Amino acid sequence: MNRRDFIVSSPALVSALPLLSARAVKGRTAQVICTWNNPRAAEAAMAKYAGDGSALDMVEAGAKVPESDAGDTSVGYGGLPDQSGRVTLDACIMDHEMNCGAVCYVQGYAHPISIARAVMERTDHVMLAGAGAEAFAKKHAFARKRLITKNAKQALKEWKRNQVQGNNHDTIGVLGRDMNGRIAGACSTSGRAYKLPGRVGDSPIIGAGLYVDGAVGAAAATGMGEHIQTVLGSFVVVEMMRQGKSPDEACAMAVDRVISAFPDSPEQAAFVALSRDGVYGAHARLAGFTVCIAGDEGIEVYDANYTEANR
Ligand code: SD4
Repeated sequence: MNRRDFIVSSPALVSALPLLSARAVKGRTAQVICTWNNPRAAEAAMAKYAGDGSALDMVEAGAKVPESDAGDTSVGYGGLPDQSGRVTLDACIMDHEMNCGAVCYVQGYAHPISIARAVMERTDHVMLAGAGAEAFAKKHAFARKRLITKNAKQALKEWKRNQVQGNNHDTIGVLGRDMNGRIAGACSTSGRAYKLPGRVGDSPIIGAGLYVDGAVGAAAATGMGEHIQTVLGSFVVVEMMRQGKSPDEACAMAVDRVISAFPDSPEQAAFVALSRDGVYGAHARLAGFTVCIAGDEGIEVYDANYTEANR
């Protein structure tokens, strides 16, 4: 990954991707951090920030961007299907007061993150799954969408021929901090490509794909869901921040948990974090994890630090 993507709202165009940790350890702050090369998601979140939207509005708006993007093969429309050819979506959202909502195994809806928010705001449940989540979405008039694209169908055909799957991820995890200093997070994915039908990963699980504690900070995860959910990775990041670790250190410690549990795996696992004061951090198991940061200096994409050389 050597494309130096950048949104030109900062005068200081960079020609090389700086290592995120080099800046984060100096206590850099931002309003938004999101996983991967998602400047348009960060931009959408920042538009809500500038409009005095809540942190929830910011992170929901951010997650909706890749949910609509056919080019993002791990989220929403254009997401790669399971082995039976179905695109099934997982998402969750959480605010600074421990309110949270989630949906998993949802088919045929454009914006699972908004359905998750409705579960949070309009029910006393945390998670709805499958047909129940779809019935809830229908009742609340959420937009339906045929999620599978030509490219995704073609990719499944090729996978069926040679069963080769890359270590490619682009699940969106977005953390935001609003004008009032409140933080929130959102996570949305179509999950692992060519998964077994019925599989649900870490992304919609509170504590695994996402965790927020308004008194401490927020964290989100991407990568191999089975690994992240086994160690409850995002919860680990927030608990480490609670114990005084910087967001960067806390993410690295969650990566260490993954490595201890799955020492021989070649799979990626990566975290982003935002403290309640707006200090950001990130860390990955493997090279190649990029994060997008939006703050006073504009929107920039950085390489995150990592623990293991790619294998
Ligand atoms: C999952 N964590 O369902 C997700 C996959 C992912 O970018 O992050 N893809 O396991």
